[in-house]
Amino acid sequence: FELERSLRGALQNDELRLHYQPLVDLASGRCIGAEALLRWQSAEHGTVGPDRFIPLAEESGQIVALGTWVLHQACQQASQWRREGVLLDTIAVNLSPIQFMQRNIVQIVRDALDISGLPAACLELEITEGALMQHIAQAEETLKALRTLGVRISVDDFGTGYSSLAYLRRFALDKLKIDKSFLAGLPEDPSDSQLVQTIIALARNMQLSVLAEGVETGDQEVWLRQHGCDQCQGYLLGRPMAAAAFSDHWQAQQ
Ligand code: G
Ligand code: G
Ligand code: MN
Ligand code: NA
Repeated sequence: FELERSLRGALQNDELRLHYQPLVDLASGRCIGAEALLRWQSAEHGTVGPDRFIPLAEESGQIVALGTWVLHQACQQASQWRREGVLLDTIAVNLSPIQFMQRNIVQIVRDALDISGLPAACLELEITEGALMQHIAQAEETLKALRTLGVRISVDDFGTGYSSLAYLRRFALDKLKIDKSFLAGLPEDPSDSQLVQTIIALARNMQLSVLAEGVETGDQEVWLRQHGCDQCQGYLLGRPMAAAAFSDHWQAQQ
């Protein structure tokens, strides 16, 4: 309760920040963008991880305001970077299932693009399988409207939910993000590597691009490139970092 009360003040007190984790194209090895990840530096509680406060924000309804702030902030930052010559192709933003099901989510996304001036094609929204499969008709409609706006959609933590392949195919999607739990045993573990190959094949089959999360070793990166994965993300390629550190990281690799 204490934490929930503090969270209410976090926005006004300017205690929230976005960190940015590199997204890397496997073929070229180049950083092509970033996933925005929310951080809370609480005056009262110190650093609180999103694992703790996102569920709290979802229960209390604060996720709507937080999520809108994240969208605006990420679009502003990406747009500013692009004006400064940090030309990322992709800024990825996580949408909570509750946000995704908001009636006016399309308008909220459109506003964030309009106000920031970020091209829609640069914005990628990450939605979990669970959120997509919960209210299928509404999800389908929202995805279509977002597609019309020109933003891209990725399925986050793919493989941990229970997607119906029939619906996955019907939805307007662009990318599968393979959950990091499947990367842990790569490349040695035969069952993990079979599974990752299966997801890569599934993505190909549905004409989706595919990204592996949680890449921590060079062997994993090599294996993923050899097996036709498009992109990767993980501590090997870069930890989530503050905005200034991300733009330094970008400049250093150019
Ligand atoms: O960055 P980290 O690994 O600590 O994130 C933990 C979890 O919090 C992840 O599941 C991530 O998707 C989620 N998360 C981080 N930032 C956001 C955000 O801005 N919105 C939502 N809905 N979830 C987020
Ligand atoms: O659920 P989602 O994929 O949005 O969350 C991404 C989370 O994964 C973030 O909390 C981020 O800090 C974490 N993460 C990113 N790269 C790695 C990695 O290489 N290993 C591990 N264990 N976690 C990672
Ligand atoms: Mn994510
Ligand atoms: Na994920």
